[in-house]
Amino acid sequence: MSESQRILVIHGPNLNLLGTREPEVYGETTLDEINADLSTAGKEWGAELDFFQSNHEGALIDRIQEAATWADGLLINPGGLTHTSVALRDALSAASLPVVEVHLSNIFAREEFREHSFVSGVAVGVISGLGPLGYRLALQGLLAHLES
Ligand code: CA2
Repeated sequence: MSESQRILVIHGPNLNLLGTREPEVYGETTLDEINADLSTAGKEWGAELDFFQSNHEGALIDRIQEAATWADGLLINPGGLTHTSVALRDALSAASLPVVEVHLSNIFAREEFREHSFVSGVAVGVISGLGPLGYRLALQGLLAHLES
């Protein structure tokens, strides 16, 4: 049997508010519920998951740098930093780990400024618009990529 994969799940700014504000855009599921569902899926699929949310760009970058020392892959919803942060992209690129980017909403069906992602160019795949299910699909895709 192959070794279990170690995945860091990263949630960017404001995603701690999930389920408490703007349910018409982001749904009613909380971040804890998303993490719990991912943990269940991870156990089913033999992956060890760690979770990190921050509202601070530098804290996210520090955690990505640290993850480069132990993780096999990264699953990230960069929140609003998706559309603004060269530094976050550089950190992901420097980590040299496979990254899957996930968005709850369809970033192509909203304001024009959301259509560009600095992260997508360093990701092995992107899932956008499928709500909380997208995280499970993103994990499945990341693990399939690591197996291949
Ligand atoms: O759809 C996504 O997952 C986004 O990454 C969410 C970001 C947004 O800037 C991206 O364009 C798309 C915003 C995260 C804010 O999350 C909130 C959750 C509940 C209430 C308010 C904000």
